[in-house]
Amino acid sequence: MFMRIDHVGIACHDLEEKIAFFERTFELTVVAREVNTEQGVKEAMLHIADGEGGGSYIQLLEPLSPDTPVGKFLTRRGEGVHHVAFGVPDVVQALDTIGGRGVRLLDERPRHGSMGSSIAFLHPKDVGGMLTELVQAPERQAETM
Ligand code: V0V
Ligand code: CO
Repeated sequence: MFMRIDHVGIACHDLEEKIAFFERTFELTVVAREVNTEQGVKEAMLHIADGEGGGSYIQLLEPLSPDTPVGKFLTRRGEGVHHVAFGVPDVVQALDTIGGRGVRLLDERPRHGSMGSSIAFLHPKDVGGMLTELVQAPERQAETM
């Protein structure tokens, strides 16, 4: 079902400061930046590797306001790993299968994600305390692999 780890999402207070840290410390490169108002974040993707069906990345997340998933997380827990995202070939099918196995779906249907992807989240309490994201890469990206 899972093809790869698509990204690890890291919550931070200051996106520009964290990008600079990851670039100079780990020699990573930012390949995309986006403001996603639906998810309440300003985010950047730093490329790690290319793989089957898509790449893998670090996703740095700064909340647009305190009253957002990442804003609440920062208040409660401080900076750190916020979610792990797995690449799936078909996010609608994955939601159907995983939901059928008793895991609570935070999204009943896919939402718009970074770099044109379709994403959906699973409840952390049903996945051993890990907020889990499913990612389907856009056709364009899959075709060029
Ligand atoms: C909350 N909890 C977490 C958690 N956030 N556990 C692990 N990892 C996290 N990130 C725990 C929390 O401590 C509570 O445990 C419990 O879950 C229920 O929390 P809650 O009070 O209902 O907390 P809320 O209101 O903060 O909601 C949490 C959820 C929310 C996960 C339901 O954040 C959500 O819907 N997230 C999905 C959307 C999202 O995160 N978007 C931002 C990334 P206790 O205290 O009861 O034990 S956007 C993104 O990744 C994009 C765009 C992309 O990849 O392209
Ligand atoms: Co994410």
